[in-house]
Amino acid sequence: MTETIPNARARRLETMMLIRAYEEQAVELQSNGAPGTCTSVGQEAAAVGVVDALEKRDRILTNHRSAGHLLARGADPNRLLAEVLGRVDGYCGGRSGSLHISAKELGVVLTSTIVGGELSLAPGVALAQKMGHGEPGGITAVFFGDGAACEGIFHEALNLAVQQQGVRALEIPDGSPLPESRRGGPRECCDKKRPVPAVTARALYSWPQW
Ligand SMILES: Cc1ncc(C[n+]2csc(CCOP(=O)(O)OP(=O)(O)O)c2C)c(N)n1
Repeated sequence: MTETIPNARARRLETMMLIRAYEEQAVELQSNGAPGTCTSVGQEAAAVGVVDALEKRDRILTNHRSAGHLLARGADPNRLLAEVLGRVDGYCGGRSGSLHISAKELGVVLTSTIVGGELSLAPGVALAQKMGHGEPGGITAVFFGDGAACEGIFHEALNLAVQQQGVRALEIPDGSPLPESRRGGPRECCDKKRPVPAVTARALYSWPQW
């Protein structure tokens, strides 16, 4: 059955609110001594908007602010929090904490704590899909902050993706080619070091619009 537009909007809003509530709880736990986590507060719409457009066969690679992407993909918040707290009932048996989570059953290949690390692996995942791994027609979506666009691997990944016509990244609302934009974080120092907006890279690699 096709979902009505009001229902789809309500569902997306609900997911955004779930993400916010989850992150706020994680922060509260952290202030009481629980292991730290990088939150995605303020980025809920980007997570839900992109993930909602994906299909089950698609793959996701994400960065240190991965909770929103995982929850938008249907992760169980209790299991996710269990992972952050290092418990065995977490997605990776408590071994990854918040910074390295992968959840095969959700198609979330990895969380990279190395800024741009997710970019280095995304073209490989897309190439594997193209070579017949997983369901046919699947795409790879990679989330990264715009600070990652200061890393050399950003250019290598974009070039490789365009060359192999494999990685399809989805446009997100701030109008940049791919990256999530976050104000007030460590990446602002990166902005000052970059002579052109990340969006300019689209032209460099003839990145397609869709
Ligand atoms: C290669 C590398 N350099 C530096 C860091 C330290 N670091 C962690 S988060 C971060 C900011 C990254 O900015 P951005 O990708 O825009 O993400 P944001 O945290 O702003 O969402 C930095 C520099 C790191 N983890 N990896």
